[in-house]
Amino acid sequence: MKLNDYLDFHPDVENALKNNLPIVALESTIISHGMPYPKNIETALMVEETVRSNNAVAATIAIIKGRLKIGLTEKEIEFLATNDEIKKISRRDLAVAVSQQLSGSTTVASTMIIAKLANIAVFATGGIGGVHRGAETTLDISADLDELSRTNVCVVCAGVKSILDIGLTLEYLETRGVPVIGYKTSEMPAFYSTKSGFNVDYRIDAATDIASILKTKWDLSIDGGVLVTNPIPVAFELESSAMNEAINLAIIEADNEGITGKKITPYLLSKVNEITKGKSLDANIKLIKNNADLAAKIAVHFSKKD
Ligand code: PSU
Ligand code: MN
Repeated sequence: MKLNDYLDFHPDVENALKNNLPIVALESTIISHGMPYPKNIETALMVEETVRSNNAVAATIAIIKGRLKIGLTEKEIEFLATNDEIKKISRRDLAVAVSQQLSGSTTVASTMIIAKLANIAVFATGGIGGVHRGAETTLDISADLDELSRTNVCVVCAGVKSILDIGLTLEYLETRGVPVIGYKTSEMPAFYSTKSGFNVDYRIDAATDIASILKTKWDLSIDGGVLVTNPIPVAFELESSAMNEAINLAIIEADNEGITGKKITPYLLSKVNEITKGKSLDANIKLIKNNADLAAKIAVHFSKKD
């Protein structure tokens, strides 16, 4: 089989690829496992609209009955948003899911893989996975980080959530040679808040400069992604001590319930949302929109560079 035999392109994405128009990839784990219904579907559609309002084409990525979907219909998004059986597919799961004709939502890692196969260079998400707190004994390090080290896609996120060990995540990214860029900030944002106490490698203030960095990195055959961290707009940020308290509580409950592996991130997200009475979810929606906006601007500049 040829590569294209596995991929199903939405007509808008196919047209954009043919005409070198800007495209932004979007992940789907956030739809199936990152947010409750109906906010998940509303957010997925709103994020696509944000990309379009910047004159770029949105390509939400997922696996449906074994097909790699690049760009989803509203019906397909609804399927991912409402079906409890949807699997969370990361790098290790991808070939099995395709071969066994399963349906699944894609994490940052697997969305990057599929975006690369489809020749899409820019991808917006909320937060990436990282080194979990306590990883020195559990070895729980998200496959997202290794993917960033090997797959040529720019990932725009709101930094690393403090359900993770932010310092160790940055160390790991450095070891793997992943540039971490702060958009209009020299401090690594911490998802719900603009500050984490850790610095990023580079502060860059213009989307066009980020597009140039991507171009240069890949021209030089330095394989792997670039992580762009885009702080949540100040008006929507949550107070970090209250957030950390909620996160600590959620981690204790996860421990008590023996939650591990791929269940841990979704579990912590929904617990934190419960504890903050929905505030964390509201912030999540605001920041992902902000990321889609920046990713689309980067994609527009990237598509103009030859
Ligand atoms: N962080 C969020 N929301 C999410 C995720 C992370 O705030 O939905 C999802 C992303 O798809 C990410 C994945 O790639 O969780 C990481 O999971 P793990 O830690 O199991 O690698
Ligand atoms: Mn993990």
